[in-house]
Amino acid sequence: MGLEEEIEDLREEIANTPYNKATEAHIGRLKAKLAEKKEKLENQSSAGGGQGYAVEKTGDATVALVGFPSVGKSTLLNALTNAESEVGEYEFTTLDVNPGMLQYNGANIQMLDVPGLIEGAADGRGGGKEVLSVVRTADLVVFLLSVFEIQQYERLSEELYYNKVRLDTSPPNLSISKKGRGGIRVTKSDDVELDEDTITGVLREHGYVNADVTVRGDLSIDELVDGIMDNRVYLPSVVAVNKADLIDHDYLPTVEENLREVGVDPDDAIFISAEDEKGLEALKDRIWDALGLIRIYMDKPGRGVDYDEPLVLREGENTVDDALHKLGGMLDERFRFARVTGPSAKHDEQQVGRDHELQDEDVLRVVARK
Ligand SMILES: Nc1nc2c(ncn2[C@@H]2O[C@H](COP(=O)(O)OP(=O)(O)OP(=O)(O)O)[C@@H](O)[C@H]2O)c(=O)[nH]1
Ligand SMILES: [Mg+2]
Repeated sequence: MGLEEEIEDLREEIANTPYNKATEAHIGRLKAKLAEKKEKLENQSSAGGGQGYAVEKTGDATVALVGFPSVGKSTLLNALTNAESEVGEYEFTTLDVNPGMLQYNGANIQMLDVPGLIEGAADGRGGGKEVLSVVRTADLVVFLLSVFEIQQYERLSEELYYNKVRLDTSPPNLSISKKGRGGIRVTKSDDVELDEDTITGVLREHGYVNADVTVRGDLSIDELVDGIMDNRVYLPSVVAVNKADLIDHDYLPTVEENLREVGVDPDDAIFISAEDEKGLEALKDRIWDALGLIRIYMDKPGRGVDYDEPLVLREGENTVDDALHKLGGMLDERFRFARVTGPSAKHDEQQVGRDHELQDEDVLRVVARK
C-alpha cells in the first residue's frame, strides 16, 4: 500500500470513529500517525522540487496579503505602498510575489502581494505551494475578500491550515524532554481534558519511547499533535472586505451575515475600497495593532527627541536590551543605564536597566560610558 492510500485510510477511519472518552486514545494515535505520514509524503514529493519564492524579508515586519484572483490585492498594494503591482481585469495578473513597503507610524512594513490562491493549492496545484511558503514566513496574514465572495474565506483559511499555518491562536503549552529510560511520564495541569493514555499514545506514534511531558491548558488532540510537530507556524490575521464601493447600504447586513457564517465577527472585519482608497487608514491601524508594533522615540544627546523616525520594536521583543540590539553600534557595549519617559515609566526620566519593558511612544535616552 502506498503512502497516499495509507493516508486516505487513516482519514476515513478517523472520520468514521465517533469521538468519546472510550475512543479518545485510539483517535489520538490515528491522528498522530496521519500527521507523520503526511509529513513523509510531503518530504518525498518536495525532494528536488521547487523551493518556492525567495522573497527577502526587509523592514520592521512582513505582511502576506492573500486572496482569490481579482479580489483587488494588487490594487490594494498599490494604494498602500510604494510598489507598482500590475492591476488587471482578468484573473491571474500577478504571476509572482510583489513586495511593497508600507510606511506607517514611522515603521517600514513589508507587504507581499501573492498570486491568487485557488482550490487545491495546498496539494501543489496552481503554484499554491510557493504562495504558501511565502505566507509561512510572514508576521501577519491579511485576508482580502470581495464583498460578494465572502465564502472564499473558508477555502483560504483551510489552505493555510493544511500548510501548517495556525491563525489567531498561540502554540500549545507543551514541553517534552527525552529521557534514557522510564517510559513516557505525563504531568498535566487540572484544565487538561485529554486522558494520559491519549497523550502517551500520541507521543509513542511520534517515536518517543522515554520522555517527560508536561501539558497545560485545554488542548484538543489536533493541538497536541501540532505541539509535537515543530513545523507549525502561528500567525495573527486580519480580514479586509474589499470593493465596498459596489454595495448599497441595504446589502450590508447580507455581507455581515455571510461573514458570521464563515466564523468572522463583522465588527472585526475592515471594509475598504482599494480602488477609491477608502477605509485604508482603519486597515493600516489594524495591521499595526495585529503586528504588535511599538514606537520608541530616541532622545539623542544634543539633538533632542526624534519623533519622526522612531525605533520600531515588537511586543515580546520590547526591552531596553532589544532596543540596544536594534540600534546597533557601540551603545550595547557601553551601556550604563537608560532613562525612560512615557507609558512604561513610573515617572519622567525614570532610570532603568536592560530588562525594562518599553511601551508604545516611550521616549528613551541611553546613557553610555565614554
Ligand atoms: N469597484 C472596485 N473594483 C476594484 C476594487 N479593487 C480592485 N478592483 C478591481 O478589481 C479588478 C482586479 O483587481 P486586482 O488588483 O488586479 O486583483 P488581484 O487580487 O491582484 O488579482 P490577481 O493578481 O489576478 O490575483 C481590477 O479591475 C480592479 O480595478 C475596489 O475597491 N472596488
Ligand atoms: Mg494581482
